[in-house]
Amino acid sequence: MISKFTRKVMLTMVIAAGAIAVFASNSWAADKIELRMATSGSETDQRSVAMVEVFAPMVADFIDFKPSYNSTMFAQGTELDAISRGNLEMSIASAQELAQFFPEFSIFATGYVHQDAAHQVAVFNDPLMDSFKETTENELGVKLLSVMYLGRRHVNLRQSKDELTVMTPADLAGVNLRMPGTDAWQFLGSALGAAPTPIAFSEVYTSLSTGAVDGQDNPLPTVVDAKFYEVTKQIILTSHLVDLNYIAISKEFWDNLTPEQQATMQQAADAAAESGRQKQLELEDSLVAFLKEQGLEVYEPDLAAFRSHVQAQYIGSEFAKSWPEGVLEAINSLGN
Ligand code: KDO
Repeated sequence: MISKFTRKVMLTMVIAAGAIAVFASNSWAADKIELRMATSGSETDQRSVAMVEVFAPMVADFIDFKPSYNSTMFAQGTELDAISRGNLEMSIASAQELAQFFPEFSIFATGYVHQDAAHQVAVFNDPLMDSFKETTENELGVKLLSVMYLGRRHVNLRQSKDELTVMTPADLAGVNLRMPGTDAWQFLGSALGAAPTPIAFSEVYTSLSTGAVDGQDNPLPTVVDAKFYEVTKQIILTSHLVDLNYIAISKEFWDNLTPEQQATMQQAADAAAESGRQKQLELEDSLVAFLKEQGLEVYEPDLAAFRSHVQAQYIGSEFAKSWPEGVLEAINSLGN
């Protein structure tokens, strides 16, 4: 028989064990490191999906992942500055945004340089990227973890094909084309033959629906995710930029992780980038049919004319002058 005293002791022990367990789990949650990620992409954008469904679970033991979408936390293009100032830990950054700080990054934002998704990965992992990565770490406090595939950018217009058929850059003369708001983007818009207007991504749908602009450029998955097809009538498959983003993280945040945590996070970033890349590629393949069903004209222009015109605009440009010697050749040698 268990005495009253023994029962009391046992009960006390059980309560104490429970309290310790609750305390331990609470302090474990509190021990997790908060990682805020800001992106101009939506929650349903495949890059965001990959971060939530692939990255976050892989680092869940030590990271409390807090994503924010649609530029709600920081305006498009201000995220890197926020990381640099210690106000944000992570963003999905573009080469064009990095070119605001380091003009040489414009090489990765130049029309018809990257050939496809695999080429982007080969370039990112090649030693040619080392000096670019070192510069962002040392001078901006931003580490580039992995490269994400956004997709082939195409020109998407409000006018129907009957009103305006675009086969060469000359056909875009006077077309008021929304491009994101940095110099590298605006230059690309001009290089395409259009008249570029800087507008933040969050304003593009309204600008198209009101006719404030004639069109915009983005990959097909973005045209569908942001519902631009509702307010436009044609897509010219210019493929003028095989666009990328970097998973960018605060260098200080990274340096405070243990080597094991860093290794896990690197694997998580690479796995998320790979997952997002495969989904974007699948969507790019399947969405032409969907867009045609929505009544849009989707057609290929004279690609050779676009390629040679765009490349000619960069030769001798201020951007090209900032490219380290031999890097364009090295990038080209990694392609097909
Ligand atoms: C855009 O503003 O058109 C752009 O496609 C630029 C990209 O760098 C990327 O940031 C993207 O917007 C947003 O994340 C929305 O998809």
